[in-house]
Amino acid sequence: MQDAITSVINSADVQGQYLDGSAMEKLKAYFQTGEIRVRAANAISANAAAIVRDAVAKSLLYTDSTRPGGNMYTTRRYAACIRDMDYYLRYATYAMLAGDPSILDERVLNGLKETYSSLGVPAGTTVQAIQSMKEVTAGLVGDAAGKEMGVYLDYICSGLS
Ligand SMILES: CCC1=C(C)/C(=C/C2=NC(=C\c3[nH]c(/C=C4\NC(=O)[C@H](C)[C@H]4CC)c(C)c3CCC(=O)O)/C(CCC(=O)O)=C2C)NC1=O
Repeated sequence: MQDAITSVINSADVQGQYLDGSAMEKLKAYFQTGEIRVRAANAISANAAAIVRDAVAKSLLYTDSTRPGGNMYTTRRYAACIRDMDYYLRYATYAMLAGDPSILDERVLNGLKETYSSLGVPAGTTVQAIQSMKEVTAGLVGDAAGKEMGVYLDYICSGLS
């Protein structure tokens, strides 16, 4: 896993150079938003279950997904879906704190598309649910942090598409 700091240092090190102007700007932006990130992570962790519940209510409840024949039908599959949403929220929060998406590649997206397709879990519907979660999260943490969370939730969506 990388973060915003190791990411700029690693690329400077590869060239055997000190950080250049643009690397310094990246670090500055990261430090300046540090408090926003920590505050958002706190709010999200205190409200994670409610965020997932609201996102599922907005995007999946009473749709074909939850009816007989849908991929969320039966409590076991419904619970697996909720659990997946919880994973997406938690890992996006880690990535937002780190200011870097590498943890998503390593822990979440690696093999996920293949798993979903072999189990018949609809990736497109999952992307819609993650988009709802993006809105619900932004409503809770405000615009600046919501936008930052959006970067990583969108990253998961691109990995599923
Ligand atoms: C931390 C990283 C991580 C991720 C991301 C993860 C995802 C993941 N979701 C799974 C299943 C599943 N995922 C879903 C999800 C959904 N179905 C829908 O219709 C909705 C659109 C959607 C919820 C948004 C469902 C229903 C299953 C069970 C499918 C089945 O067994 O038939 C499975 C198969 C194994 C299992 O059932 O536990 C994995 C590995 N596991 C991990 O360890």
